[in-house]
Amino acid sequence: MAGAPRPPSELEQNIRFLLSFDGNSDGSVTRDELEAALRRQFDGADTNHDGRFDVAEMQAENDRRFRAAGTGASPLIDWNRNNQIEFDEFASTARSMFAEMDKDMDGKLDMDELRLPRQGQGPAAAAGPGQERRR
Ligand SMILES: [Ca+2]
Ligand SMILES: [Ca+2]
Ligand SMILES: [Ca+2]
Repeated sequence: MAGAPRPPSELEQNIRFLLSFDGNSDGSVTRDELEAALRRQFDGADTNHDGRFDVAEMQAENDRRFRAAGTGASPLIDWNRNNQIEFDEFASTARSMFAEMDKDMDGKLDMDELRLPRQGQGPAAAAGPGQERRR
């Protein structure tokens, strides 16, 4: 062991993030799975169920993400700066990441498209970003 462990690359983080949407755990993520999972997450964090996040809900969700994923977390960003997050804003990061990774543009990220660039460097990542860690 020489020095600090290599921090996960951005690509690696993106892949882990996208795999957290794999609802049926078959190793591939369809556009439908992505939308369904995003919708569930959104509804779960929209505590007053008005279809958008206000600043408090946004902060609560970002805190939750940070606790779950640490520095690999992708916080919500209020793109249009109206102090609330609509579902489209909530979904935009994951959607654009999905589009970027879907090289053959068939609306599905299969195992080839979600493969980590360098495999076989010892035991990789026990816990993905989708899993809460228990202490
Ligand atoms: Ca799947
Ligand atoms: Ca709300
Ligand atoms: Ca594809």
